[in-house]
Amino acid sequence: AGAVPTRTGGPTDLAGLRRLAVATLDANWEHDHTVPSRTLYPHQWSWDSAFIAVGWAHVRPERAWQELTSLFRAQWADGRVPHIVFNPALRVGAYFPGPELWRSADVEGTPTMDTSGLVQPPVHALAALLAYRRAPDPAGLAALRRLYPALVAQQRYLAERRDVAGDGLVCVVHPWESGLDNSPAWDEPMAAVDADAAVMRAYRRHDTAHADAAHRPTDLDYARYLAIVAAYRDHGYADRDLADGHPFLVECPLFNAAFGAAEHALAEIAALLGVDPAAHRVRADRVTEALVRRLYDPGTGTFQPRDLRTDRLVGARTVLGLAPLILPDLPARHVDALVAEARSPRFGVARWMDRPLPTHDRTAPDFEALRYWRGPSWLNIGWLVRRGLLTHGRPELAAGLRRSMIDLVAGAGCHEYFHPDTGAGLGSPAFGWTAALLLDLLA
Ligand code: 9WN
Repeated sequence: AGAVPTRTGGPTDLAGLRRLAVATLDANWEHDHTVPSRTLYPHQWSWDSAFIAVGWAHVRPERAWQELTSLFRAQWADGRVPHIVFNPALRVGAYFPGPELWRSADVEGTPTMDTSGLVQPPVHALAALLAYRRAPDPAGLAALRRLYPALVAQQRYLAERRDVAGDGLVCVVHPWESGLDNSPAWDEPMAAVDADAAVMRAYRRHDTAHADAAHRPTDLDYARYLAIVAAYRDHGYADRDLADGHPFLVECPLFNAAFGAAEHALAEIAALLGVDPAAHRVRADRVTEALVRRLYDPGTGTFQPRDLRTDRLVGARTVLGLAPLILPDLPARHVDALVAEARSPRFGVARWMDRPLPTHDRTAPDFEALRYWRGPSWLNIGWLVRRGLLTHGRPELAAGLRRSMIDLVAGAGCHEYFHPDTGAGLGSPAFGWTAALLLDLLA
């Protein structure tokens, strides 16, 4: 994997950090949305836009609303919010796989712009609520009022079309939908997907031209990603009969925690708008109950993804399992178990955090400190876990985690991800959600 990169140094004073974050967001702003990265991800991404809106709300609230509004303009008639909205002004090949592979225009009920056909964790209602709380002015309330039906439709799509097992949980049909593309959590279900790394010779990967290939998913991963996209696309991106043959069907604890947290956020948004929030609360309770029933493993005291093709929990102990902490109604006994897991040598959230939160169990043999979602530290995950720790009355742990995230950016800049031991910056050096969430952490 080459030499271990070292920290290159970022600003160390808080005002300097804030300036860097705002400059990063400004540089990534593109008419009505923010690109995650000018080089690696030059289009609009779904959950990136949600995290980014949280950051914009601190400095230019109107952009927070533009960010979310532009994303929801690409919502499909069935309610799905596509994970990529392609910018038509960019040259062919600016990102792989581009519109020619997704062919969204061939599907009925899709918007005029090209999009992918997958979704990402629904963190948008939470983002909209936080943005409004940060800037509670009439323009924000009007934006919230416009977004509310779209956010409800997004949840309805997931609840009605993606509950493949009929157990109250959402099923993801591609690792890209989890947001943690090559997490070790997906190794087992991905091993069953038929593909050959040689397939990639027919394509030109764009990511490895901008980031070290040893820090990215492998060619075999990509061959499988493409095979799963082709299966879904050739099925017209329809969600009926998925259980009969779709190659990847997984219930993810982070995705479902976001799905439940979205109902809690929608309940609060509804109340702000004078709408009865009761139905959202009922749905939120149901999601938490289903998560505990279906994804909690009492043997290890953690939440794990369920592979619907085998109906078994996946054994890998990744950071995905800590995400249910964001649910305010998670029972105390499960909270205690997750806090114990977070503090264990696997994740190391100590009171005085001396090491950043990794994305995978540090003690596992397949932990990789440099490779994408297989070990490196990411700010969106730390930000979510910190919110969970605050929600459940663990302020000291939350403070330690916050410090560790600020230190990462102070040490290396607004990188996409970080080496979980040295703090070296990895991936894109000017990444949208790192900048945005840093602003939120500094507020
Ligand atoms: C595929 C944009 C996105 C993030 C994902 C992250 C990565 C894309 C890629 O970049 O995924 O969707 O090309 O690797 O895994 O979480 O939303 O930042």
